[in-house]
Amino acid sequence: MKTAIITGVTGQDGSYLAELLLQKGYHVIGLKRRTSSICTNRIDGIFNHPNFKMHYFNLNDSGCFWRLILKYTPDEVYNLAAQSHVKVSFETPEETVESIAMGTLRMLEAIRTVDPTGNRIKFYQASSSEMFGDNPNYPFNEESKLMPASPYACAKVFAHNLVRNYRESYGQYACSGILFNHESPRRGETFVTRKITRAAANIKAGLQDTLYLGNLSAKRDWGFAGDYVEAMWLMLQQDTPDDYVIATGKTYSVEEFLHEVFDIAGLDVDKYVQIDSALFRPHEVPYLLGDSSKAKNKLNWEPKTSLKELAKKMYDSDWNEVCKKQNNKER
Ligand code: NDP
Ligand code: GDR
Repeated sequence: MKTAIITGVTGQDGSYLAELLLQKGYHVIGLKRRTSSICTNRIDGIFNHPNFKMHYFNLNDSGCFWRLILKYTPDEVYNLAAQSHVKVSFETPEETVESIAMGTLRMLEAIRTVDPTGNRIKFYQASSSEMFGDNPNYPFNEESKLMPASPYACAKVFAHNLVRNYRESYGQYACSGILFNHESPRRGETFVTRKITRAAANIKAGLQDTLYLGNLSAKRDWGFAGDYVEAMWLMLQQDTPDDYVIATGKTYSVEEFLHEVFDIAGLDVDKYVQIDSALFRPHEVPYLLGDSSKAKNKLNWEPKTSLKELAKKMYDSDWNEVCKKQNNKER
């Protein structure tokens, strides 16, 4: 039985990846940080699984990762933990950079010390399409120039370069997945897709009057998180470590996604949506489009979910949630 450690297991991707690895027969060690209220709802379904164990961890605390790596000597480590909100990174740049950049360095150092041959513990790093930032030459692949445009993206570039450097310098089996935006019903409520699907369900139920949004013209290459965690796993099953872009190869504006969802809900965008300048970023990434042909050729990975299906999946889930709450209230 293989053992995998997942940092950020309480997040969107961590929860899908933990489920996938448990299905594959792994022993999964999920790492979560301490929070003042319980935030483990995304992993409720696997909490009592006999092969799932959880430990406290923080990217800013090297000792705890050292102890866990010595205790479990895992086969695979997936580093998904991060302050992952781009706009928030302009407001908390130190915390963002410290956790992503130094957090990744701490993990790579611990692994190379425990496994100097670099063959026993495989490492996955959650790199991001945000790293391409201001680069106007899309579609982006593994060779495209990185032009980060936020503290979050700068930190991800640092971590991305470290992974390549440790691979080349010490022979570590370390891969970066350069993932484009991926969403799901478990997406954090303050990311734009979930903010839209949740608001549409609330408006439909008469629980919300207005949805405030920022820049509607930004374009993103949006996929489904459930498809993307399979690519993470595939990267660590290859003979040699490498970096891969994971994307759908299609891009849509925030406005197009908004219309897609409001159409499903039967709502009029003009009646309910207002633009709030406070939601604009100091520096916007205007256009992201990925080219994942390397992943297709080498990993045999392809996205399975269209934007339409994704929007419907997310809206239906939020609508069911609203209905459940209303039924409970009426009881
Ligand atoms: P989420 O924000 O949903 O999850 C992030 C996780 O990291 C949460 O479990 C969070 O804990 C944890 N975390 C945050 N700070 C710390 C810390 N200091 N120490 C320990 N844990 C911490 O992100 P996603 O699941 O969407 O993304 C996973 C990774 O992939 C992130 O690194 C993100 O930057 C990256 N990424 C995501 C993309 C996407 O479109 N989703 C695209 C490209 C890259 P808590 O639950 O307590 O907040
Ligand atoms: P992003 O995702 O910044 O691409 O980072 P987000 O959903 O936050 O923004 C996407 C686009 O929508 C515009 N936008 C708004 N965004 C938010 N959050 N709230 C709004 O009200 C709003 N209105 C318009 C934004 O300006 C932006 O252009 C996500 C995160 O998961 C990162 O961790 C990850 O690395 C990248 O995707 C790839």
